[in-house]
Amino acid sequence: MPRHPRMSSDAPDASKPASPRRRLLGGFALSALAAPNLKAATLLKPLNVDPWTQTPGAPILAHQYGLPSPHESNVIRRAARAWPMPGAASSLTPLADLHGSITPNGLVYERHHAGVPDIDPDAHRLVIHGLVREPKLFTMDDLLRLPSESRIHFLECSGNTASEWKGPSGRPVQITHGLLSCCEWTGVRLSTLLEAVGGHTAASDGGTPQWLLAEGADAAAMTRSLPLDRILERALVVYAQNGERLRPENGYPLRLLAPGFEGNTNVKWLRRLKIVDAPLQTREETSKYTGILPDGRARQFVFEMDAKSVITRPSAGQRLTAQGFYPIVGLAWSGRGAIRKVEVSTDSGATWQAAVLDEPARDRALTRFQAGFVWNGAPTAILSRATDSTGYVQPTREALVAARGLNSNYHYNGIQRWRIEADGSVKNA
Ligand SMILES: Nc1nc2c(c(=O)[nH]1)N[C@H]1C(S)=C(S)[C@@H](COP(=O)(O)O)O[C@H]1N2
Ligand SMILES: [Mo]
Repeated sequence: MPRHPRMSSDAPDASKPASPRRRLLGGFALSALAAPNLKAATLLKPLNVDPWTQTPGAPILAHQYGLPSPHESNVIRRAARAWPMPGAASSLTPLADLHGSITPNGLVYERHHAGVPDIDPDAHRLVIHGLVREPKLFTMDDLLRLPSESRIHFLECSGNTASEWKGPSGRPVQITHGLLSCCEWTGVRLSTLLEAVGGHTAASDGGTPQWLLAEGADAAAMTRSLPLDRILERALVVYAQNGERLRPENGYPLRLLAPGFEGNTNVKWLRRLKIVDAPLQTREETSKYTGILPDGRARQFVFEMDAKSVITRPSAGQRLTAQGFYPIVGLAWSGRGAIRKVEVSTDSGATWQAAVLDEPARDRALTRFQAGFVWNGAPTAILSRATDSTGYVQPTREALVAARGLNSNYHYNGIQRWRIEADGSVKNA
């Protein structure tokens, strides 16, 4: 479970002039600096000359991969449940302990349907075939010699937050929202690859083919059909994340990135792209990744992740240690564009204030938000609500359930509420 935050030491630094952004924090910045929980007198004592200042430190970490401080060893991915099939599992990103909007590679959530394959990059091939002029096999070297692009995008499993459909689950944000990450991805545009195979040929009806089949090289042979016109502008075939080659668990050596689309369509260990004129109705788009509506009809091919937000600090499992100012920090994202607005309520939804967004609020990327909160010791609830560039507003759980019913497991994006009790404990209740 996430650690209790050291909330008081996170408070703003009084020695720095308030920036315009800070003044925007609900007008709270100046009052925050005078908050009693800063313990100003303690800060004025002479600094210790600690043992680590008195002697040279450890040598450089040449010839090895650097690791986080051992004091941060609690910041790890966690698994929330057991899965019935060999290799099928997921681990969750520790959102409450992260800062900024990029997920470090070692903390990116994982979802494998049949384990992590151990792929030799020299033996790996990507085939592009189907309705194309010149079907081709690409080696990793071939792909690395094509023009490339780096872009920051979130990835969210469509099963994320499914625990909250039936009401507050009691779980902390890592478990409720941790099937979520955001990386800078580098690779080749799908459109560049299609040019490299001479472009499409006609579909069976004489028109332009509209679908792309993507297949993974893992034992699940994860296979999904994607609507070409909705991804061509931004889809990438990526070989790197956050500056280094993909991690094995995130698709090494190659994965499809369909920004804004449900995690499952971002096929890892990518080995095949086939241009087709109709979806192939694979297992992952018939038996799985569809939602059953109250009238029994299936919502199939729901690709875009709807706008969503969550407060990561303070969040369930943490504790407010004193009355006074707290920054409320969270993340917002949308699979249909950029985040335009996040509103925060600190009085159980009665009134809302505009949060400050970190700039730029990127297209289909996690956007960090902050708002100010002076806790007076009374029980309350804190909530956040995102609006995206299409004007769509994140719904309440009640509105979502009214529209979709309770048979659906996927695409939960309801407003998340964290209760603050009189003793300062924060609960998902
Ligand atoms: N080949 C393959 N691709 C896959 C999967 C898989 O099991 N095999 N899991 C999918 C699911 S359900 C999700 S949510 C994302 C997870 O990506 P990550 O493990 O890099 O976070 O990958 C998708 N791509
Ligand atoms: Mo997923």
